[in-house]
Amino acid sequence: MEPLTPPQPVAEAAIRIDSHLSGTGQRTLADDVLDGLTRPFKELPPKHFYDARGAELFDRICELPEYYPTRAERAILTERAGDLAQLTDAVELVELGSGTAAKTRVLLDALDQAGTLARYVPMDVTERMVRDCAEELTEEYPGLQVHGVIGDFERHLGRIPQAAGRRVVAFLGGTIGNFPPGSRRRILREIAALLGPDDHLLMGTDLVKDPRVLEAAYDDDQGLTAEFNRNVLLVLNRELDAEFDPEDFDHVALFDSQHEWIEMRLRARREHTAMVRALDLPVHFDAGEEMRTEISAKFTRERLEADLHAAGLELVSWLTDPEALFALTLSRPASGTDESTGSGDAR
Ligand code: SAH
Ligand code: AVI
Repeated sequence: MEPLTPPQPVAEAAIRIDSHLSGTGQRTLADDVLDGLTRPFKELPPKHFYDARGAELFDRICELPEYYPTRAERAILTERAGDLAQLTDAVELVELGSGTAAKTRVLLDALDQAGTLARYVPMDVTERMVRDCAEELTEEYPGLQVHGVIGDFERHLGRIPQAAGRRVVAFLGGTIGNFPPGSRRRILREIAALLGPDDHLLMGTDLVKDPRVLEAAYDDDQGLTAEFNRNVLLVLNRELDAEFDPEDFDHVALFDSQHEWIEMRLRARREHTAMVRALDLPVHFDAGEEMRTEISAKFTRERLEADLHAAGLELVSWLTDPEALFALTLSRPASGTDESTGSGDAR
């Protein structure tokens, strides 16, 4: 008689990917175009930059001499990742707008060395990036579970899986700065709701500085940021059968010192009308008319602490690079949070 083989434990798959965008991606783009391009001051939200080409252009921007935020944030992470791993003791790292997770590896290395890390949960609107990053990281970190979430962090934070243990939510790169103050506080409040009492938010924010340095970072000599900006028109052409000619627009980047944010705009070089066929929408531009495509807010410590407080969070660590160009902050749910902070739903 054949010896009985003892039942083998079923290995849990290292990768799970959930998508919350199927079918709705184009609808939000259509809604954003209908809403944003029929206003007296035309505007598009920046999340539509990141198709495959936009994501690649962003990666190249991160290598530019003028674009200091990525270098500065990486320097802080490299210097302090060990301390952050100790302070957070995290079993799970959730990352919003994870992209290629290039800098995240510094944090993953430290958590891996500390021996606590079990799961990484990247969330991004760009499907390819979530899938590629899950493949790469499960190879680079044997034993790591990756639960990717393809979704919009403005709409799908509720779809982040239940925490697997002590959690750090990372929101790197200064992406929170791409939202105006009201949306920024709403998003922070929703992120705070993902945190238990022992969990942390690790967030990167760019800091206020000489406007010349800021404007150069968003208008580089190679013209890569201009290409990134104009790429949104190609997204509209492909996804909504529109007929924008990128050559009809100049790239504009300027620092608004009242709001302390960079604005990127596309300025029409001539009067013209571009058709968005999928919406049967003619979009008219006067010569010189501008369409806002991104804001990128620059912070002071005071402003950031106020935003965190409004979300029911309190600062644990404020970390900057030697030139104080960029800040990485660790925060946690505030103890004794009350309704008056506007953070009643923060846990
Ligand atoms: N965190 C990375 C990438 C920053 S670029 C870094 O620090 O370098 C911004 C990233 O956020 C892109 O990958 C983009 O696809 C993603 N993103 C932008 N808006 C988003 C949204 N509303 N929901 C989910 N991801 C978003
Ligand atoms: C992703 N985000 C924080 C970048 C920023 O700096 O606001 C996007 C970017 N736009 C132009 N260059 C980079």
